[in-house]
Amino acid sequence: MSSNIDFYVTSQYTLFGIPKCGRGIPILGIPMEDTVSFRPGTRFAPSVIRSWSQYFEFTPTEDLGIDPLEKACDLGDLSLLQGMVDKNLERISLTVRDVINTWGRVINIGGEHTLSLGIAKAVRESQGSYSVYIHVDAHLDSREEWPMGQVLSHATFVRHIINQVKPQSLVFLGFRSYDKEEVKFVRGLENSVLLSARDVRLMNDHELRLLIRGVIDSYAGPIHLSIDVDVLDPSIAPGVGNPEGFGLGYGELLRIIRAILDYGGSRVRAVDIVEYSPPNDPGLTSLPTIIKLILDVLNYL
Ligand SMILES: [Mn+2]
Repeated sequence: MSSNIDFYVTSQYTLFGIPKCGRGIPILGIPMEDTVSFRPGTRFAPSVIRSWSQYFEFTPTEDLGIDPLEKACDLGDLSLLQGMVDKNLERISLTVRDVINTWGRVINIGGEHTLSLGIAKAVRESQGSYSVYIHVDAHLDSREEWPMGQVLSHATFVRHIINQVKPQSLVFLGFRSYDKEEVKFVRGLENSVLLSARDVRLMNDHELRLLIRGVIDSYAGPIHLSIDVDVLDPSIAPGVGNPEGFGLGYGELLRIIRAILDYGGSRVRAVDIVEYSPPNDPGLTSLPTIIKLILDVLNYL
């Protein structure tokens, strides 16, 4: 292992009881929470998911005849400095770059969504290019400032990915809540594809797969899939910082993920599953769905 990993990554016990890395697709907890504007708590997600995962059946939604957990290993949690955004993003990008260089890919469990900026940089640095950024989220996270006066936050980081990491293409899936200026900005980008939550719901599986395949096949090079669990409807996933009504059902999210991983799986260098917030999850209502999501991503990857 390289030095950043040895130095910064720790854990007490493992997700689903899987082996520590090792071999397999590494799962890394990133409890970053420095720029949250509404309900805090995402920093507790990796540890809550880790401890509760021991008590669930490890069954993915679709039986492909494989054990998804055999593919995975647990890297532990990245240790961060509370409140130090720039330093944490740098630590994330350096460490995840080493992780991708060592294992080829990574699944990151957030933490707040801002961490995906560090992941995007890590993907570019390890691969030498950065092709498709896929943003599955109720929000576009592309504001110029949010809250007003704050240039880097969970609501603006995609603009930083665009300006600093320069993806060849961006895909926004499941959004339904945005500022007029940011939607104009992302629609105006040369290589952006936008499907709102309503669009996703109106498309059948064939149409959705065709569209996703079209984007993925148009670009060679690494894919970064970033999933904010607030893309789901608050009725099934209330445990998020910024809930929005008319979200996707789990089956609709799964159709998206399956299409991306079916067509682009071998090129996916990072999957981020972010914004789960245990303190905002009454009775841990969202947790079984988050755990299923991790299993399903592994199953299709
Ligand atoms: Mn969001």
